[in-house]
Amino acid sequence: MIKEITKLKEEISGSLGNVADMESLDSFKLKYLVKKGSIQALFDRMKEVPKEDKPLIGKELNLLRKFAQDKFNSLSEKFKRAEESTPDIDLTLPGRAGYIGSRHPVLQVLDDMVNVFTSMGFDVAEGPDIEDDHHNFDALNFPPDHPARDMQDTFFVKSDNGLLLRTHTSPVQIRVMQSQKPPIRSIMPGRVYRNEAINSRSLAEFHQVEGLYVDKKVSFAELKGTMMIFACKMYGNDIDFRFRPSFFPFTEPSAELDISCFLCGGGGCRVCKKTGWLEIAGCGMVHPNVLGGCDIDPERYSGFAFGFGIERVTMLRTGIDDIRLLYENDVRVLEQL
Ligand code: 2NL
Repeated sequence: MIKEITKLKEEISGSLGNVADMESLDSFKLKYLVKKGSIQALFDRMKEVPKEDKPLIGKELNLLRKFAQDKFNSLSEKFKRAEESTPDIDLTLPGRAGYIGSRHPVLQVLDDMVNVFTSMGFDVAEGPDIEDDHHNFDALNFPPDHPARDMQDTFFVKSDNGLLLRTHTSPVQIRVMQSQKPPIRSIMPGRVYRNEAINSRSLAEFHQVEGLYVDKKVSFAELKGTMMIFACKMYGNDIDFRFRPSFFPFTEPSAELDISCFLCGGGGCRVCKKTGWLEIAGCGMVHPNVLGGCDIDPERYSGFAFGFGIERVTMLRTGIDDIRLLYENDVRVLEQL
């Protein structure tokens, strides 16, 4: 029996040399340490051992089991630690780039427009989004019964019906003319509000850039020249122009500026709706009533003014045909524009 114990101990010591991982350690356990293993098999034979030898054999067997169990425990510990310290990731893979945002397409267009006009000597003026009737309508020569003053078209402040959300940036121009003496050369970018049904062409909140030039002897020719130079700087020198007569309460005469389609060159396409022309701005000579109302003598001074819808310019530039895409904030859309 002692011989067999020694033999098994040698076998166990030898097989420990082959235990290199959890898997082989499991086989080790199955072979020696479980109830059906070879150590227990020797214990089972204790009943054959003569009574006087039992203490010695029993002691040797216990030592053998402890030896195998200790080796098993320490190896198991070692393999577990090794597993934990090996991260489950591939450190050789290239890193993932962080997501870099960009300026909203409407603000990119706004920046470009502001840069062109400031390069031509215009400065930038701002005013409040909440305005009064006077600056938004009266001072701009809107007659008292003009439909734009209607609840259907304008958002009024509930608690004070004299206040409203500005429907254009023109009230900023009134404030500039009230507080500065000519020469005045300013543009007014900003958000405007109209009580309008939202669809693919219109929103209830959008943006405008308006501009104003007031001095002695400002002419319609200068208005045309300014608008043409602006359009060339925005769209390149190869465009054609068309000024069509129009009407605004605050300008006389008034015009719409069309440029030849920068996408198809005038041949007709989806963006210009097959007309070859793009409507980009309204403009005109500031109405004498507007100048006079701001204490600028219309006999001594004249001026021109213009207005762009920034979303409209953005739609033309990006080729989208639904204005709502600009404000759904779907990054998959915005990053393509
Ligand atoms: C458009 C047309 C325009 C103006 C805005 C203006 C302001 C004052 C006096 C005279 Cl204080 N005019 N602004 C003039 C003509 C056209 O905008 O279609 N905008 C999107």
